[in-house]
Amino acid sequence: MADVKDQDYAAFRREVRTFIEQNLTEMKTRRSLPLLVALSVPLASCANLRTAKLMSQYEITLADDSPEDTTVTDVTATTDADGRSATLLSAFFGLDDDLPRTSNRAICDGASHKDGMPVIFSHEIDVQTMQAGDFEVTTAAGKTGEIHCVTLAPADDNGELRTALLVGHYGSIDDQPTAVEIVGNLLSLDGTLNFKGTSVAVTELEPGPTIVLAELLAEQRHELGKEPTELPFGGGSGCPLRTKQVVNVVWAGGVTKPGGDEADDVERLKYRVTVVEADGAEREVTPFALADLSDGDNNHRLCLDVEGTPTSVFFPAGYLTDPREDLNPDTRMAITPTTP
Ligand SMILES: [Ca+2]
Ligand SMILES: [Ca+2]
Ligand SMILES: [Ca+2]
Ligand SMILES: [Ca+2]
Repeated sequence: MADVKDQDYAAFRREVRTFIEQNLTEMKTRRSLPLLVALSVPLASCANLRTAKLMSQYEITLADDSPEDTTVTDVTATTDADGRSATLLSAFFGLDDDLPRTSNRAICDGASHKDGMPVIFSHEIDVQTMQAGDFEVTTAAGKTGEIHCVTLAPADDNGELRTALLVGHYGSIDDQPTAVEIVGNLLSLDGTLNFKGTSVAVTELEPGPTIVLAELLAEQRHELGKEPTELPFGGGSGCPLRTKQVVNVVWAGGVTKPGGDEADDVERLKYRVTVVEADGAEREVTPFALADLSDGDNNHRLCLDVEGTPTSVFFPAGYLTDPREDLNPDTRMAITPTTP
C-alpha cells in the first residue's frame, strides 16, 4: 500500500503481533491464515491502514515457487471410488501483467505485475504435493510460459482447496495462453488421485467469469453460522443456522460486483436453483441467504431453506465481474453431491 507510512511501522508491528496472538488458535486450525486475492480483492483501494498492514504480514503457506516437481509418489490412479476422473475443470486468464503491488507480500515474492490465472481441479488437492513446476502453460504461438509461483489462497475454506492461482509470465493479450498441463505429480487431498498428464484449454482474457462447478455440500461441511475472518480474503462466512441445504458454487475466477465490492442480496436474488421434489416435480428457488462472503475468492455458498434435491443452478449475465471488470455471461451448471 502506497499510503503505509514508515513512521507507522513500529506501531503496525505491535498491532499485527497482538492480532496474531489473539487469533493463533484459529490460524492453527485453519492451517494457514488466509492469504490473498483470487484476483478479486481491490487491493489498490484498501479501506484502511489496519487492513493494509495486516495484509502485508501474512505467512505464505499455501504458495510454492519451486520450479521442479519434488513429489515422490507411486500413486497413478486417475479415477476416484465414485468413478469421477481427476481433471482440470477450467483455467481462466484473469490478469495480464497486472497483479497488484501487494501481491509480493500476500501471494509470493515477485508476484507484482505478473499474470494471474486460476486453475480449478475436479477434486481438492494436497498442497504439499503442489509445486510451481507441476504446471506448464503454452501460448497460442507455441511458447512455454514462466510460472513464478502457485498458491491455493484465498479459496481455503472447507471443501475449497481446488483453485490454484498461477502467477508468472505465460502470455499476453497478443499471444494468449491456450493450454495448461499438469506435468508433475500432483495429488488429491486424500492422496488417492494423481493429476499428472491432465490438461485444459484456457479461457482468454476478454470473456467474463462462468460457474465451473456446483456441489451440494455434505452436512458436515456446512459450517452454519461461521463468522468470516477479519480480513477481506480467505475464511468466508457460513450460511445461517436455519439452513437446510448448502450448494457451493465455484466460479472460474474471483468474482465481485462491478467495481470490486463483495456480492450481496442483489446477486443473491439473481441465483436460481432448480429443485426436484419428492414427487418428481421441479421448481426454481432463490437462496434465502448468500454465504462464503468477505473472503475475496471464487466461491459462493447458496443457502437453501427447502427440502428436495437441488439439481442445477443458473446465474444471469451482467452482474458479477472478474478482476479485469469483464461481466459474467449467462451461466448454468448441474449440481453434483460432494464426497463427505
Ligand atoms: Ca508435485
Ligand atoms: Ca476476463
Ligand atoms: Ca471461501
Ligand atoms: Ca467467497
